[in-house]
Amino acid sequence: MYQLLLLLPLLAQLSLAWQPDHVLRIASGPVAADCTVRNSAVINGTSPGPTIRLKEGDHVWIRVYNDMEGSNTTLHWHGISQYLSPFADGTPQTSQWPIAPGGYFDYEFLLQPGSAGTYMYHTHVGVQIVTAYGALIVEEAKPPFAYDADLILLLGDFWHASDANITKGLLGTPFTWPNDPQALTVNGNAFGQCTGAACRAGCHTEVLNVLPETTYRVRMIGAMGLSFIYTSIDAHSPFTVIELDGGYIAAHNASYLEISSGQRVSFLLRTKSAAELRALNQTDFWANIETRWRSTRDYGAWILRYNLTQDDFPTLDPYAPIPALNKTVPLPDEAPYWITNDLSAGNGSTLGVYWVVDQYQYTENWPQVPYLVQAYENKLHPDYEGALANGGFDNSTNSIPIHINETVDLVFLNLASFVGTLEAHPWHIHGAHPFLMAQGLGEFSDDAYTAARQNRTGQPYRLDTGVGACISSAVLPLSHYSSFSVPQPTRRRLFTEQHHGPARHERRWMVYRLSAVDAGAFLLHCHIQPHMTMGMATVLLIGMENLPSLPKGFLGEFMAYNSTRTLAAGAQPAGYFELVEGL
Ligand SMILES: *[C@@H]1O[C@H](CO)[C@@H](O)[C@H](O)[C@H]1NC(C)=O
Ligand SMILES: *[C@@H]1O[C@H](CO)[C@@H](O)[C@H](O)[C@H]1NC(C)=O
Ligand SMILES: *[C@@H]1O[C@H](CO)[C@@H](O)[C@H](O)[C@H]1NC(C)=O
Ligand SMILES: *[C@@H]1O[C@H](CO)[C@@H](O)[C@H](O)[C@H]1NC(C)=O
Ligand SMILES: *[C@@H]1O[C@H](CO)[C@@H](O)[C@H](O)[C@H]1NC(C)=O
Ligand SMILES: *[C@@H]1O[C@H](CO)[C@@H](O)[C@H](O)[C@H]1NC(C)=O
Ligand SMILES: *[C@@H]1O[C@H](CO)[C@@H](O)[C@H](O)[C@H]1NC(C)=O
Ligand SMILES: *[C@@H]1O[C@H](CO)[C@@H](O)[C@H](O)[C@H]1NC(C)=O
Ligand SMILES: *[C@@H]1O[C@H](CO)[C@@H](O)[C@H](O)[C@H]1NC(C)=O
Ligand SMILES: *[C@@H]1O[C@H](CO)[C@@H](O)[C@H](O)[C@H]1NC(C)=O
Ligand SMILES: *[C@@H]1O[C@H](CO)[C@@H](O)[C@H](O)[C@H]1NC(C)=O
Ligand SMILES: CC(=O)N[C@H]1CO[C@H](CO)[C@@H](O)[C@@H]1O
Repeated sequence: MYQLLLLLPLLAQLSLAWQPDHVLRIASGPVAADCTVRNSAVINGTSPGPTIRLKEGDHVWIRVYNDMEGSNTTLHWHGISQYLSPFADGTPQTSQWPIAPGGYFDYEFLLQPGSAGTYMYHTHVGVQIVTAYGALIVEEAKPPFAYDADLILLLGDFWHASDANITKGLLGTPFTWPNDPQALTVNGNAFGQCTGAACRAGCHTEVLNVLPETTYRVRMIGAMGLSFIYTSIDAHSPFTVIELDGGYIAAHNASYLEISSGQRVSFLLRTKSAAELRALNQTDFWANIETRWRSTRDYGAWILRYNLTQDDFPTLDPYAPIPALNKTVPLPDEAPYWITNDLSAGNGSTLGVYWVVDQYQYTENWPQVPYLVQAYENKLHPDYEGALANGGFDNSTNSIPIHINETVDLVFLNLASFVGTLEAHPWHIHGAHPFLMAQGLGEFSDDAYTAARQNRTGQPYRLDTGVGACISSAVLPLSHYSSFSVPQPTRRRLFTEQHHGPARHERRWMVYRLSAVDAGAFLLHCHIQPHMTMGMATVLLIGMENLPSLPKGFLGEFMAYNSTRTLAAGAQPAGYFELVEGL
């Protein structure tokens, strides 16, 4: 009895200490972003899910439950390097078994010094990302730029068709392209009109409230499944861009903003004074959103609203149709580069060049046992030599193996497809961020590379999603995808029908320089979700012989589908803390 009394508080304390920092629950639910109801994947009941704010240096534990009935899921911490924690990257069959219906998975990772910035989390199964995403903000003690507060602009695409319907169309014969989204959302909101049972009232254009004479850091996050967005705010240009993809850059002014799926851009917004607003007789301002690099343009908006009460200021109605903004808040036509050639940060490194080719049509259902699980079981042995002789791609594992501590140049070639169209493909790399070395129009060659390097005004900076460059770069040769070059005849023909457009014959290229210091199995893929479903992805196997050890007690959960970790009563959660060693 005496012993039990003594033990109870101790056990209670231990179980208190062993708590996730955050819990997220993924479920199916109705989402009516533009008033049309879609049954969708939601996180903690909403789309977007809750914003998660973490701190540089944190050792984070996030438990994710799959409350959906018929679908697997995972959460990917988009842009986080997963240094020492490749098992927490959240890619099914690459870094982990998917989370089974009714199951959960514990994501533990470190936020290294220097990682402060804007990220997102999203599911990485099928096209669940259409609604299952949220903002992930890593804060630091002292940001290098002064601002009073931050604002989050999560941009998304909303389709009325269900995830299952979209996926079925993309993988089916005949092939069915989902077409452009029905709405462009801002923080999950869009004005829309509909009638009938699949309709819900209350949808509206997003309104962001600001105070006069305040400096905001606007964290714009590209959570779109497809769209490439150009955007601006009436009467507030220029925008001082300070961050791309979780990395600070030297402040640079831009007359408008660009963002594609997977990218993050922070800019400083200095709001007007009360006197300026009075002179303008205006406290509400339209922000215009338009898509680019597709054959049709889609339109969206949000409203910047000053908290300045004065009765006769005209107000904008977020519950009314958005007027045509292309005259009042004009945006330029498609053009490569945006401001990306003028930005500066960081230092490059010099080593060999790999040509990245990929003759393999990626699918999230292969390999049968996830790469990283095989590697931890010591059953994955990439053929480094064979891969080198094959342009970087290892046919035995369908991956690009890279030794730990190697620095490689990844050369992306964007060739017009066989139907003559050149599309925009924002390539996102999981794990550590590479340097964007150079990008160019036309053929790639050493001379073109040298000329493009000399053309840049600053040091290469790091990215995890090809910025602005999209059309001008960031694309593996389409002809190297089996889905396009060795396709099923039906799919090939239907692809032609879906992607007809103005014929272009230009080629574009981009070079990423990657120092392979973070071991793990990491995806490299086009962040346009339908393209990824169609196979536009490849796996980088970095340092399979040099993986960090798994946290203690994690083995059971990690090694099998739908197993869960159980901590023996009173046991020390050693693994959780072991990861920190060596930092
Ligand atoms: C998500 O919801 C769960 C309960 O359903 C709650 O415990 C948790 O705190 C929520 N997470 C966040 C980040 O709000
Ligand atoms: C869920 O994932 C498991 C393991 O990869 C797989 O066997 C199963 O078919 C998947 N279930 C669904 C509904 O996709
Ligand atoms: C996964 O495990 C949980 C907890 O043991 C169980 O309730 C659920 O039915 C399992 N799901 C599947 C698909 O096996
Ligand atoms: C998707 O749903 C629409 C109707 O909402 C239907 O016309 C179409 O055939 C469906 N596509 C697939 C691939 O199931
Ligand atoms: C502006 O006013 C609204 C409505 O009164 C309030 O909800 C919001 O918090 C205010 N915003 C700021 C930035 O003060
Ligand atoms: C950006 O523009 C503002 C206003 O025109 C100016 O004050 C600021 O110095 C510019 N910043 C840079 C980095 O050019
Ligand atoms: C401001 O605009 C409102 C609505 O358009 C108008 O009624 C009012 O007279 C204007 N005030 C000034 C000072 O121009
Ligand atoms: C301007 O935008 C509207 C939608 O807001 C669109 O219907 C129209 O075609 C656009 N005009 C031009 C010239 O792009
Ligand atoms: C790898 O596979 C591709 C496509 O099947 C083939 O063209 C190539 O010759 C193979 N390379 C090696 C080294 O086996
Ligand atoms: C990789 O480089 C780091 C730092 O230079 C070094 O500490 C580490 O031992 C190297 N790893 C291997 C496997 O060579
Ligand atoms: C250099 O930059 C300019 C402006 O961005 C661009 O028009 C030109 O094509 C670039 N030249 C090379 C060789 O990259
Ligand atoms: C080693 C090296 O190249 N260092 C350079 C890094 O970049 C800064 C400017 O961004 C240079 O001043 C350093 O010389």
